[in-house]
Amino acid sequence: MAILEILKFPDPRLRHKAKPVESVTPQLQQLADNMLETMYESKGIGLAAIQVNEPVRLLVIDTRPINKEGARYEPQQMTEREQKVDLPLVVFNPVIVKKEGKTTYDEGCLSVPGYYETVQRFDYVKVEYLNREGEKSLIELDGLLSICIQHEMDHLDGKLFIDRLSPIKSNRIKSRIKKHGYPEADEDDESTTKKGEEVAL
Ligand code: QAP
Ligand code: CO
Repeated sequence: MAILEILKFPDPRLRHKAKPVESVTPQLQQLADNMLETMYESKGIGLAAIQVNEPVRLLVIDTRPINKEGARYEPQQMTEREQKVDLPLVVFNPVIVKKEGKTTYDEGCLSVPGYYETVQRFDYVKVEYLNREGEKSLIELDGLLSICIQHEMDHLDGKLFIDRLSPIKSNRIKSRIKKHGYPEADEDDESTTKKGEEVAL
């Protein structure tokens, strides 16, 4: 297992369209495992392979609540459908085959650290994919799981959540990051940077 480097906006490699996998090889399973380790280490709930510079149609998700300070999602907030899903999800070549309703959520992204904005997504999606064993699978998602898979599937087409904001908001955030970059330290330097600190725009 290994921790991988996560590309950050405006890295042009995040804009590439990821290629479907032909079959799930041991190498791709290894990549999925390393992505999970990287995601857990960064306290993320979803990660696409393109974010670790592997332009293949693969994403991993684990929205399970974490305890301690990071309780972002209480078990009782999970829908009944979500509670039945076996996590983590390792998803190759996902395709949305059914979608219903609309919902919004204050989204963030490991490739745009420190920024959170409200994004509209489908409330429910049915997704066809290959699982970690390469078996054709079909899953129905709602709640945070549905939002998360739609966010991660955007990455596979080179799209980021900040592209889905109003043009004014989107351009303001992009210009700010290009000009000032990201707040420097995180886990190594809690004294100077408050985690999740709001950045004035
Ligand atoms: C995508 O995002 C997502 O800014 C996954 O400082 C987000 O895991 C889907 C993270 C929200 C649905 C709803 C972001 C960690 C993690 C940060 C993430 C940060 C540390 C983002
Ligand atoms: Co993201």
